[in-house]
Amino acid sequence: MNTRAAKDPLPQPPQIRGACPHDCPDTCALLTTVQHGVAIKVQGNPAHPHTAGVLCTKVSRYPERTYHPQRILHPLKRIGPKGSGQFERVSWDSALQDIARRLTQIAARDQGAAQAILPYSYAGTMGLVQGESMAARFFHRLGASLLDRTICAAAGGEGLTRTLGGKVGMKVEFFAHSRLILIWGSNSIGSNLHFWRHAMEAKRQGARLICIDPRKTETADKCHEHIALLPGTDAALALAVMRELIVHDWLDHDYIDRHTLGWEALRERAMAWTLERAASVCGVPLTQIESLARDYGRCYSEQKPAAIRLNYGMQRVRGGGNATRAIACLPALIGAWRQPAGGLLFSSSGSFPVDRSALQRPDLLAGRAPRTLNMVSIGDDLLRASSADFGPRIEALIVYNSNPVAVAPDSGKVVQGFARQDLFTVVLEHFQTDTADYADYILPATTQLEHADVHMSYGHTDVLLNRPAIAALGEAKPNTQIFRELAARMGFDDPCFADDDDTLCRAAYPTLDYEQLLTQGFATLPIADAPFAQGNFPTPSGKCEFYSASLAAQGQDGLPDHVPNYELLGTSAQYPLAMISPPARNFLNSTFVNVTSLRDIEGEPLLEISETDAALRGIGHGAVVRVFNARGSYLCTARLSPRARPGVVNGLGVWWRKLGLDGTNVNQLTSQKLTDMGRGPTFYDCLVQVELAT
Ligand SMILES: Nc1nc2c(c(=O)[nH]1)N[C@H]1C(S)=C(S)[C@@H](COP(=O)(O)OP(=O)(O)OC[C@H]3O[C@@H](n4cnc5c(=O)[nH]c(N)nc54)[C@H](O)[C@@H]3O)O[C@H]1N2
Ligand SMILES: Nc1nc2c(c(=O)[nH]1)N[C@H]1C(S)=C(S)[C@@H](COP(=O)(O)OP(=O)(O)OC[C@H]3O[C@@H](n4cnc5c(=O)[nH]c(N)nc54)[C@H](O)[C@@H]3O)O[C@H]1N2
Ligand code: SF4
Ligand SMILES: [Mo]
Repeated sequence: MNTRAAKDPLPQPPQIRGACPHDCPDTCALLTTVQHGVAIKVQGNPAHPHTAGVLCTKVSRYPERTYHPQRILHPLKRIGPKGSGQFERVSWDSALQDIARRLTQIAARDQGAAQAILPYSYAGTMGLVQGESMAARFFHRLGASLLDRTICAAAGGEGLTRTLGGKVGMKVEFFAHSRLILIWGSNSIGSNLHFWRHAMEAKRQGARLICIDPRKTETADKCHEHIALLPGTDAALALAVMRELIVHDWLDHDYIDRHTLGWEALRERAMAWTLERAASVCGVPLTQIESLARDYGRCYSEQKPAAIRLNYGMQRVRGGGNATRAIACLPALIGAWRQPAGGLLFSSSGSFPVDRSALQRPDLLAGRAPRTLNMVSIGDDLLRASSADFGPRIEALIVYNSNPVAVAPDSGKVVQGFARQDLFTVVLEHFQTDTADYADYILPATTQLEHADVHMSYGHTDVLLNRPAIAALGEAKPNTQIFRELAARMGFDDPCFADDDDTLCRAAYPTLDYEQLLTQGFATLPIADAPFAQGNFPTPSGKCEFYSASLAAQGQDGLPDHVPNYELLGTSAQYPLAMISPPARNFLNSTFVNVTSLRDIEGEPLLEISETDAALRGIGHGAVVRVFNARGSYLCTARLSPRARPGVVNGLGVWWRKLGLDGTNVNQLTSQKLTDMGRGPTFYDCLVQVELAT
């Protein structure tokens, strides 16, 4: 043995602690190994219990995405027609100067004119600092239109809040001790991998796992039972389960009496949902609903913890808010909340003490109240003229952390809007996405490896810090810095525009020990193990609100009910199939579609279709098909698969349009109609027809 080496080992390359920035409930802690200033490896931090040293395939490939040859590393100015993707390199100075001039011109026209400027952003990064901090300050100071950021979980979030009082629920780690787990509207293996670890642990300990999903996902494959209900029928299923609990008296009367509101009315509502009625609405065998209720009820009679992992798949339909409410009533009925491993988890994001006002400074509006536009209806809104009702026509659009041309519904209209010659569009991006193709300027943004940030999570209850691991590539700048420099050029001299990223990170959580975050990279919030064992719901009444007076006051149904889809299966001879478009496992929304090694795993844009529906149309496995409805048409490859139930086709993943077969993606077919609550999107409430492409 070489004693010198043992005493004086070669220095290890540094590992920088970070956080995965993606829109994923797992919010993993990262360790990035840096050698000679280059990130050579990104792995899960083993010290962080939720991450447990494991990342998904996508983020394990982070260096490939970061050093991608097509990263945008310099400001670019459009030189070809909109959408053609032709740009030339310009200096930061000239780009920022021109953008500031254009925005100033619009805002100076008259009072309120700045509302013709719309920021459009979502969760490209979930970081609180590179997400909405300096950007929000900038747009507040400007008086630009506000954006309703509804595209993901607005309906369910609203439904949950009206029932439980907030985006709160079980601690994810306790699922490992549950005896029955309903995985409801979620493909956990694909989109919530670190939850799945806990579910697998529970399964090893003898728990029963039931998956409720129209698609036979890889998660459904690994559960004991799969209930393949029709899209948008979850409330009917939940109400029928309630009726069974009632008729068999599998009810925790003590919990109901003390900690719920509106029981008598809910009871009456549920009694209308016989097994026969629900089976017919949901398109599943009656016996399956009966046995689901029995499994759930038995957890009450045997005092075993029953847990529901509710996820967003079931709330992307017209009745998404009501469905969430109906399901969120179930745990109270059997007193599941009494135990740490019982209850429900939809999103944990309401547990985080984030000081959003400090980050986003709404006070910079200084008494102005700009209109709010909904990001879901960007297609229609870009095409609207000025009117008393709408306000000024949208003249300028600043897009960051989002790829609306690919991800927003009804993309025919979105594209038409982005193509408007009189629209001034700036896109802050890593790559030349479908949206960036329509930009007047593309500004190069840094990635998570190059900037600082602080995070919350919607799938666990830890705060994470992200330290920059490498220097910014090329001329890329953090979103914060881009808005700081734009603010300076527009003459916004409020001292808050000088706050650096470290100051912003510290401002996000005034009540947390920042030094602990710096040394450990994460901090666990102090939350009770069974937060609702004694009621104490953060609702107006402090109870689980089966009946919501606040909804009733808005003229809505105070009780949850089944609200049928807008585009109801069986109501259209022209479009006889329901299409859902859940995420692809190796992409994250439209992120990673351009990373070759991941795209190779996904292969090509696919439509899963049942043997029966394919045979009716003479479609063979691997055939190129045209999926269409009145909104548009989309070419992709048919995959005959038991993952699709008859009557329902699955268009997987949000592909980049330009990487698809005919320059479109699934959103060419989806609609801009909004959910019953929360003004959310109805991506999975969509009728189509499928035919062989000729
Ligand atoms: N790998 C990967 N992970 C992701 C994402 C990704 O794109 N790829 N996206 C991230 C984002 S933005 C989000 S919001 C989260 C949450 O992600 P979710 O929206 O929960 O996505 P999934 O886990 O795919 O679960 C959706 C499931 O709901 C099913 N579904 C569709 N319609 C219905 C219905 O009416 N009822 C029921 N019961 N089920 C239905 C779909 O078939 C699908 O399997 O995942 C995140 N994680
Ligand atoms: N048909 C259909 N459509 C859907 C869905 C579906 O299930 N089906 N899912 C919906 C859901 S749940 C969601 S959440 C939305 C997601 O919609 P988006 O939030 O728009 O998500 P992405 O498509 O991932 O686009 C994020 C973009 O942000 C960029 N980005 C990442 N980090 C940074 C940064 O630090 N700075 C800047 N400037 N840019 C950055 C990435 O490069 C990427 O292009 O899509 C929705 N669309
Ligand atoms: S995308 Fe999700 S699972 Fe993958 S590393 Fe990020 S947080 Fe973890
Ligand atoms: Mo999402």
